[in-house]
Amino acid sequence: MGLRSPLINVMINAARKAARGLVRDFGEVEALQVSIKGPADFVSAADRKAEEIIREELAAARPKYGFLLEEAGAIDGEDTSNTWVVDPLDGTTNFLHGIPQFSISIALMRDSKSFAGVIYDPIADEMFWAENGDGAFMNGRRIRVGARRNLEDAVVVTGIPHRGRAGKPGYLEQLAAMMEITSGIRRFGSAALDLAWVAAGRFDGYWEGGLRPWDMAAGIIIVQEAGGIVTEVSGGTKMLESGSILAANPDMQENMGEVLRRAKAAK
Ligand code: 2AM
Ligand code: CA
Repeated sequence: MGLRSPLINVMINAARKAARGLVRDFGEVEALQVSIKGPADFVSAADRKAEEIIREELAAARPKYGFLLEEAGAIDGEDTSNTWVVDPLDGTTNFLHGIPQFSISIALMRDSKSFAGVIYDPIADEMFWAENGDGAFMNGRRIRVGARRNLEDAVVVTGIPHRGRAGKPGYLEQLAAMMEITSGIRRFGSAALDLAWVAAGRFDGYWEGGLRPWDMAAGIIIVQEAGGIVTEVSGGTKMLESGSILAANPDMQENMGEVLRRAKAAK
Protein backbone atom coordinates (compact mmCIF):
# COMPACT_ATOMS: atom_id res chain seq x y z
CA MET A 1 0.00 0.00 0.00
CA GLY A 2 0.96 3.61 0.17
CA LEU A 3 -0.10 4.86 -3.24
CA ARG A 4 1.04 8.45 -3.19
CA SER A 5 -0.96 11.39 -4.48
CA PRO A 6 0.70 14.00 -6.73
CA LEU A 7 0.65 16.41 -3.76
CA ILE A 8 2.48 13.98 -1.46
CA ASN A 9 4.98 13.23 -4.24
CA VAL A 10 5.80 16.93 -4.52
CA MET A 11 6.36 17.15 -0.76
CA ILE A 12 8.43 13.94 -0.57
CA ASN A 13 10.63 14.99 -3.49
CA ALA A 14 11.33 18.36 -1.87
CA ALA A 15 12.23 16.68 1.43
CA ARG A 16 14.54 14.15 -0.24
CA LYS A 17 16.32 16.79 -2.27
CA ALA A 18 17.01 18.98 0.78
CA ALA A 19 18.03 15.92 2.80
CA ARG A 20 20.99 15.15 0.55
CA GLY A 21 22.70 18.42 1.53
CA LEU A 22 21.78 18.05 5.19
CA VAL A 23 23.27 14.56 5.40
CA ARG A 24 26.48 15.76 3.76
CA ASP A 25 26.67 18.71 6.18
CA PHE A 26 25.93 16.46 9.16
CA GLY A 27 29.06 14.51 8.27
CA GLU A 28 31.08 17.73 8.55
CA VAL A 29 29.56 18.74 11.88
CA GLU A 30 31.32 15.98 13.78
CA ALA A 31 34.72 17.29 12.69
CA LEU A 32 33.77 20.82 13.70
CA GLN A 33 32.96 19.86 17.33
CA VAL A 34 36.61 20.24 18.25
CA SER A 35 37.04 23.73 16.79
CA ILE A 36 36.80 26.61 19.28
CA LYS A 37 34.10 28.41 17.37
CA GLY A 38 32.12 25.21 17.01
CA PRO A 39 29.77 24.36 14.17
CA ALA A 40 27.02 26.95 14.91
CA ASP A 41 27.49 29.17 11.83
CA PHE A 42 28.00 26.14 9.63
CA VAL A 43 24.74 24.63 10.87
CA SER A 44 22.79 27.87 10.31
CA ALA A 45 24.05 27.88 6.73
CA ALA A 46 23.04 24.22 6.27
CA ASP A 47 19.59 25.04 7.64
CA ARG A 48 19.12 28.00 5.26
CA LYS A 49 20.34 26.00 2.25
CA ALA A 50 17.89 23.19 2.99
CA GLU A 51 15.04 25.68 3.34
CA GLU A 52 15.94 27.33 0.04
CA ILE A 53 15.86 23.97 -1.78
CA ILE A 54 12.49 23.04 -0.29
CA ARG A 55 11.04 26.44 -1.13
CA GLU A 56 12.20 26.26 -4.74
CA GLU A 57 10.84 22.74 -5.22
CA LEU A 58 7.44 23.52 -3.69
CA ALA A 59 7.10 26.85 -5.51
CA ALA A 60 7.91 25.19 -8.85
CA ALA A 61 5.17 22.60 -8.31
CA ARG A 62 2.50 24.90 -6.82
CA PRO A 63 3.41 28.49 -7.80
CA LYS A 64 0.38 30.13 -6.16
CA TYR A 65 0.67 28.71 -2.64
CA GLY A 66 2.03 30.86 0.20
CA PHE A 67 4.72 29.89 2.71
CA LEU A 68 5.45 29.97 6.41
CA LEU A 69 9.16 29.16 6.69
CA GLU A 70 11.14 28.79 9.91
CA GLU A 71 14.04 30.85 8.58
CA ALA A 72 12.54 33.22 5.98
CA GLY A 73 9.17 33.76 7.70
CA ALA A 74 5.80 34.27 5.99
CA ILE A 75 5.51 34.76 2.22
CA ASP A 76 2.02 35.49 0.91
CA GLY A 77 0.75 33.54 -2.07
CA GLU A 78 -1.85 34.39 -4.67
CA ASP A 79 -3.86 31.40 -3.40
CA THR A 80 -4.68 32.43 0.16
CA SER A 81 -6.25 29.12 1.21
CA ASN A 82 -3.08 27.01 0.70
CA THR A 83 0.09 27.59 2.71
CA TRP A 84 3.23 25.47 3.00
CA VAL A 85 4.61 25.35 6.54
CA VAL A 86 8.24 24.26 6.51
CA ASP A 87 10.87 23.37 9.08
CA PRO A 88 13.99 22.50 7.07
CA LEU A 89 15.85 21.17 10.11
CA ASP A 90 13.87 20.15 13.18
CA GLY A 91 16.15 19.03 15.98
CA THR A 92 18.80 21.66 15.31
CA THR A 93 20.44 21.19 18.71
CA ASN A 94 20.92 17.49 17.99
CA PHE A 95 22.36 18.25 14.54
CA LEU A 96 24.72 20.82 16.04
CA HIS A 97 25.99 18.27 18.54
CA GLY A 98 26.39 15.45 16.03
CA ILE A 99 23.40 13.53 17.42
CA PRO A 100 21.59 11.74 14.55
CA GLN A 101 18.01 12.59 15.56
CA PHE A 102 16.65 15.36 13.34
CA SER A 103 14.15 15.75 10.54
CA ILE A 104 12.71 17.79 7.72
CA SER A 105 9.07 18.74 8.21
CA ILE A 106 6.77 19.98 5.44
CA ALA A 107 3.04 20.61 5.90
CA LEU A 108 0.34 21.93 3.65
CA MET A 109 -2.23 23.99 5.53
CA ARG A 110 -5.51 24.26 3.67
CA ASP A 111 -8.03 26.76 5.05
CA SER A 112 -5.95 26.97 8.25
CA LYS A 113 -6.01 23.21 8.91
CA SER A 114 -3.18 20.68 8.51
CA PHE A 115 -4.15 18.97 5.24
CA ALA A 116 -1.01 17.01 4.33
CA GLY A 117 2.32 16.37 6.03
CA VAL A 118 5.70 14.84 5.32
CA ILE A 119 8.39 14.25 7.96
CA TYR A 120 11.71 12.77 6.85
CA ASP A 121 14.49 11.37 9.03
CA PRO A 122 17.34 11.23 6.51
CA ILE A 123 19.74 9.31 8.77
CA ALA A 124 17.35 6.41 9.34
CA ASP A 125 15.87 6.95 5.87
CA GLU A 126 12.37 6.95 7.31
CA MET A 127 9.77 8.95 5.38
CA PHE A 128 6.47 9.56 7.18
CA TRP A 129 3.51 11.08 5.37
CA ALA A 130 -0.23 11.58 5.48
CA GLU A 131 -2.90 13.36 3.53
CA ASN A 132 -6.35 14.22 4.82
CA GLY A 133 -8.59 11.15 4.67
CA ASP A 134 -6.00 8.80 3.14
CA GLY A 135 -4.28 7.35 6.23
CA ALA A 136 -0.68 7.66 7.43
CA PHE A 137 2.36 5.87 6.06
CA MET A 138 6.04 5.24 6.74
CA ASN A 139 8.18 4.17 3.76
CA GLY A 140 5.07 2.90 2.01
CA ARG A 141 3.64 0.93 4.94
CA ARG A 142 0.46 1.99 6.74
CA ILE A 143 1.11 3.18 10.31
CA ARG A 144 -1.22 3.37 13.32
CA VAL A 145 -0.95 4.86 16.78
CA GLY A 146 -0.29 2.37 19.59
CA ALA A 147 -3.13 0.50 21.31
CA ARG A 148 -2.06 0.84 24.95
CA ARG A 149 -4.73 2.44 27.11
CA ASN A 150 -3.10 2.67 30.52
CA LEU A 151 -0.45 5.15 31.50
CA GLU A 152 1.13 2.40 33.62
CA ASP A 153 2.19 0.61 30.40
CA ALA A 154 3.06 3.71 28.41
CA VAL A 155 6.37 5.09 27.18
CA VAL A 156 5.82 8.76 26.43
CA VAL A 157 8.01 11.45 24.93
CA THR A 158 8.24 15.12 25.82
CA GLY A 159 10.28 18.24 25.24
CA ILE A 160 11.99 19.74 28.28
CA PRO A 161 12.12 23.56 28.22
CA HIS A 162 15.58 25.09 28.24
CA ARG A 163 17.35 28.42 28.21
CA GLY A 164 15.61 30.92 25.97
CA ARG A 165 12.56 28.73 25.67
CA ALA A 166 8.91 29.28 26.59
CA GLY A 167 6.78 26.72 28.43
CA LYS A 168 8.58 26.48 31.77
CA PRO A 169 5.80 27.38 34.30
CA GLY A 170 4.19 24.18 35.56
CA TYR A 171 6.38 21.93 33.43
CA LEU A 172 8.25 20.31 36.32
CA GLU A 173 4.95 19.47 38.00
CA GLN A 174 3.75 17.82 34.77
CA LEU A 175 7.00 15.88 34.44
CA ALA A 176 6.82 14.73 38.07
CA ALA A 177 3.26 13.50 37.60
CA MET A 178 4.15 11.59 34.43
CA MET A 179 7.27 10.11 36.08
CA GLU A 180 5.12 8.62 38.82
CA ILE A 181 2.61 7.01 36.53
CA THR A 182 4.28 5.89 33.26
CA SER A 183 6.67 3.09 32.26
CA GLY A 184 9.15 5.60 30.93
CA ILE A 185 9.75 9.08 29.59
CA ARG A 186 12.00 9.97 26.64
CA ARG A 187 13.38 13.31 25.40
CA PHE A 188 14.57 13.08 21.79
CA GLY A 189 14.70 16.71 20.63
CA SER A 190 12.78 16.85 17.33
CA ALA A 191 9.11 17.68 17.86
CA ALA A 192 8.27 16.62 14.30
CA LEU A 193 9.87 13.20 14.73
CA ASP A 194 8.29 12.78 18.17
CA LEU A 195 4.89 13.19 16.51
CA ALA A 196 5.82 10.85 13.65
CA TRP A 197 6.89 8.22 16.20
CA VAL A 198 3.58 8.57 18.05
CA ALA A 199 1.83 7.99 14.70
CA ALA A 200 3.95 4.86 14.18
CA GLY A 201 3.06 3.49 17.64
CA ARG A 202 6.63 3.75 18.97
CA PHE A 203 5.71 6.27 21.62
CA ASP A 204 2.36 5.99 23.39
CA GLY A 205 2.05 9.75 23.77
CA TYR A 206 3.78 13.11 23.48
CA TRP A 207 3.41 16.49 25.11
CA GLU A 208 5.35 19.72 24.83
CA GLY A 209 4.84 23.47 25.14
CA GLY A 210 6.42 26.56 23.62
CA LEU A 211 6.51 25.16 20.09
CA ARG A 212 6.15 27.02 16.79
CA PRO A 213 3.75 26.08 13.94
CA TRP A 214 6.47 24.52 11.74
CA ASP A 215 7.46 22.12 14.54
CA MET A 216 3.94 20.64 14.61
CA ALA A 217 1.96 21.27 11.42
CA ALA A 218 3.05 18.11 9.54
CA GLY A 219 3.04 15.92 12.64
CA ILE A 220 -0.54 16.85 13.53
CA ILE A 221 -2.06 15.46 10.33
CA ILE A 222 0.21 12.39 10.42
CA VAL A 223 -0.91 11.52 13.98
CA GLN A 224 -4.58 12.21 13.13
CA GLU A 225 -4.45 10.03 10.02
CA ALA A 226 -2.79 7.29 12.09
CA GLY A 227 -5.86 7.27 14.35
CA GLY A 228 -4.57 9.58 17.08
CA ILE A 229 -5.93 12.71 18.73
CA VAL A 230 -4.02 15.97 18.92
CA THR A 231 -5.00 18.90 21.15
CA GLU A 232 -3.33 21.48 23.33
CA VAL A 233 -2.48 20.21 26.82
CA SER A 234 -5.49 22.26 28.00
CA GLY A 235 -7.72 20.23 25.65
CA GLY A 236 -8.20 23.15 23.25
CA THR A 237 -7.49 22.94 19.55
CA LYS A 238 -5.37 26.06 18.92
CA MET A 239 -2.04 24.18 18.96
CA LEU A 240 -0.47 26.30 16.23
CA GLU A 241 -1.31 29.51 18.07
CA SER A 242 -0.45 28.47 21.65
CA GLY A 243 2.50 26.16 20.91
CA SER A 244 1.09 23.57 23.32
CA ILE A 245 0.57 20.01 22.10
CA LEU A 246 -0.62 16.65 23.39
CA ALA A 247 -0.81 13.68 21.00
CA ALA A 248 -1.69 10.02 21.56
CA ASN A 249 -4.29 7.39 20.79
CA PRO A 250 -7.78 8.51 21.91
CA ASP A 251 -7.81 6.75 25.33
CA MET A 252 -4.22 7.60 26.17
CA GLN A 253 -4.70 11.20 25.05
CA GLU A 254 -7.56 11.63 27.48
CA ASN A 255 -5.64 9.95 30.32
CA MET A 256 -2.51 12.03 29.73
CA GLY A 257 -4.55 15.22 29.49
CA GLU A 258 -6.17 14.58 32.86
CA VAL A 259 -2.84 13.95 34.60
CA LEU A 260 -1.09 16.91 32.96
CA ARG A 261 -3.91 19.37 33.67
CA ARG A 262 -4.24 18.23 37.29
CA ALA A 263 -0.48 18.60 37.79
CA LYS A 264 -0.40 22.10 36.40
CA ALA A 265 -3.49 23.18 38.34
CA ALA A 266 -1.96 21.88 41.60
CA LYS A 267 1.13 24.01 41.16
P1 2AM B 1 14.28 23.23 16.14
O1 2AM B 1 15.24 22.14 16.29
O2 2AM B 1 13.83 23.47 14.73
O3 2AM B 1 14.69 24.49 16.86
C1 2AM B 1 12.68 20.33 20.86
O4 2AM B 1 12.11 20.47 22.12
C2 2AM B 1 11.80 20.93 19.79
O5 2AM B 1 11.56 22.31 20.09
C3 2AM B 1 12.43 20.92 18.43
O6 2AM B 1 11.42 20.55 17.54
C4 2AM B 1 12.93 22.32 18.21
O7 2AM B 1 12.92 22.77 16.87
C5 2AM B 1 11.93 23.12 18.99
N1 2AM B 1 12.50 24.36 19.51
C6 2AM B 1 13.74 24.59 19.95
N2 2AM B 1 13.92 25.86 20.39
C7 2AM B 1 12.70 26.45 20.21
C8 2AM B 1 12.20 27.75 20.48
N3 2AM B 1 12.97 28.71 21.00
N4 2AM B 1 10.91 28.00 20.21
C9 2AM B 1 10.12 27.02 19.68
N5 2AM B 1 10.54 25.79 19.39
C10 2AM B 1 11.81 25.48 19.66
CA1 CA C 1 11.65 23.02 14.66
